[in-house]
Amino acid sequence: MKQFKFTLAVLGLSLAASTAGAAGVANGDFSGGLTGWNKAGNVAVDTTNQFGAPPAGFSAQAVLGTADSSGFLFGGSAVAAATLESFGGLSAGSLSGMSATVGSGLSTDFVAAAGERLSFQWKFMSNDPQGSPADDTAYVVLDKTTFIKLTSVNSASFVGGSASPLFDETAYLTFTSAPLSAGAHSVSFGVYDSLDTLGASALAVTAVQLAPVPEPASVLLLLGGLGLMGLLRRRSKP
Ligand SMILES: [Ca+2]
Repeated sequence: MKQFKFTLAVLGLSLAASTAGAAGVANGDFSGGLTGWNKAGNVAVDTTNQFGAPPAGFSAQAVLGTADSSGFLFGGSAVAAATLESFGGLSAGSLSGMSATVGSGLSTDFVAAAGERLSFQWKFMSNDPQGSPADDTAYVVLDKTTFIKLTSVNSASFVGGSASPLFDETAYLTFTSAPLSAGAHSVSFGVYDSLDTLGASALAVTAVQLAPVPEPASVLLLLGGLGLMGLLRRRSKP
């Protein structure tokens, strides 16, 4: 009976964790356009696969571009590196010090339960060829302090060609953060032109969400283990 109660308690805990995770990131799939998000520069939501299809299960993607006036980047004009730095909460000169000239950003605030991880799906697209000194870069900033480079022209693994109007792309990849502390957090995406403002680049993002803790697989393993323990205990009785 004690065993049964303990299993129920574990189930209750995992359900509570899932419920907390459901609060997550509001409009992280951009089905509501840019509602709940702040933007700087050239950012828009693509719902017509103009930049290729979003990952399976999603129907929209936010696209951040570096171009000022290219017809295929439809969200306005990119902003100066200094504007992008303050938008992302980065110190002055941190992006321009990496040769950033102009770019665009997209951010939101969210609340996490202890141990939850932030995940999102992203792809980088560029007209700058690999080997170019202009190393256009896509990045994410967590909590206005932690700068994480997603990729750049010279470190990207381009799949060859692109389903977008740009020449090359990485196809969609998944980012997962380290476990977060309980409470308020922020995430800020960015893409910038390097050295010059030629050769547009873009970052597509969707599926921004919190992974619940404990993960379903480990809960199943735990429940399976508890069940086995109960079985062994029953069998060991005379
Ligand atoms: Ca460029």
